[in-house]
Amino acid sequence: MHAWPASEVPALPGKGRDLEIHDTATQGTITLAPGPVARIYVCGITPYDATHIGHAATYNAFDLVQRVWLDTKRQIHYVQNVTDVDDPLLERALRDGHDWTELAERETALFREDMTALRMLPPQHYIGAVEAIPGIVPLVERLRDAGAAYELDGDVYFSVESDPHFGQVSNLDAEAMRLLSAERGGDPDRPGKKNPLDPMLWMAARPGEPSWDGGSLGRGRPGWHIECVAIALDHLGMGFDIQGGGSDLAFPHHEMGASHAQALTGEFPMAKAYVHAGMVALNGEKMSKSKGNLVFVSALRRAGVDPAAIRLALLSHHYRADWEWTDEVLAEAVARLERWRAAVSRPDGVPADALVEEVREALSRDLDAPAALAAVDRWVDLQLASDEDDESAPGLVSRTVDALLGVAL
Ligand code: 5CA
Ligand code: ZN
Repeated sequence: MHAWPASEVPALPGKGRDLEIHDTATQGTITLAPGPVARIYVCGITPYDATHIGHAATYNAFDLVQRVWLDTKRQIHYVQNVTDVDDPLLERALRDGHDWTELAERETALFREDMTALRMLPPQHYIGAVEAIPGIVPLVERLRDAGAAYELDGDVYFSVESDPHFGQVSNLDAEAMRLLSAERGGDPDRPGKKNPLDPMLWMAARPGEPSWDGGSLGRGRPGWHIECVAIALDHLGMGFDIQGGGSDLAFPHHEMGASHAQALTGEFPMAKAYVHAGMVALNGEKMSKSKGNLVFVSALRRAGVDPAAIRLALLSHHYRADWEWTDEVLAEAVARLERWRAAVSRPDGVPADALVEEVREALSRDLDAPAALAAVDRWVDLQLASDEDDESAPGLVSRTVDALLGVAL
């Protein structure tokens, strides 16, 4: 699949700092020291509805990761998937009487537009589940042949007991896992499974549903977790720097993915850091496509909201916090954007070399965007109140805000 166009990232004087980031698996902060090419996999959307603010907040976190790495003069190998066939997509298409492929294409196209408007840097490889099927089938066959998977009425399940590290990504107890498995696409109550948590790797063709040639597995479609493992291993290999997503992906998705990869390669973990963004809520509940309590990025854009203001609203919360979207959050961001623009539109002003370092510092410390905004706010206050005459200052601030925060002033 094609991704979306990249916005320019201005180069800043000096060099950024290495990223310290919170890792869900080790439950602490680790300093990543990628080689010249940093490798990141971010779980993509299931395209059955438009991009909401929750999605945008999660992708914003991983966009910041890229901006920190680019500032350290590294190249980035970034892979993202699109879950363009899965139960919720098929259910929505059926409910609304749409063709599922058209629904997926339409919502993916809208996602690309939203990401472009928000200046999110695109992945180099943007891969759909459907196009990944030829790579998924041999992995499932290997897992089955190695005894890490078993058949149940034509479906193929992964055996979580085959992985000695199972549980070490999300660090949850068995009861919590069972509850989340039922909530998030698993089927813990299906009779005949070896362990209630075992996730499906390959689902045999169901009447009226799309299916593909699965070689020795028979016709069917892939499970969710193996999709991301196949795409990540194909494009990044084991031991890449970050696997990212919202906190609702820690279990089962990233836990199961690490297990599949362990069973396939004998190595653990698949990613050096498992990074999870907090959940954005609306009216007290997690924004979710299934609940329908959504604020869409595209609807805000259509209503004339500047995408730079949406981005500032996202940045005003720490990526790991759970937070609530309100009209005030947006109003504050709109006001901040106006002030920042007024400050950089002056021909000269308060020297900003220290600001560049403050923003770098804040972001390298577990992506502390609110601290970065506070640093810019302090410069803006001084700038609007003083008559200093450093001619390079406004341009340097614009470039810093653009390069490190993705906000075009
Ligand atoms: N296709 C899978 C990942 S392989 C999927 O989870 N798709 S999704 O469309 O449901 O979510 C896309 C990303 O947005 C995931 O990282 C998810 O954790 C994140 N996300 C979903 N809802 C919210 C929310 N309310 N707040 C923050 N992030 C969210
Ligand atoms: Zn994924």
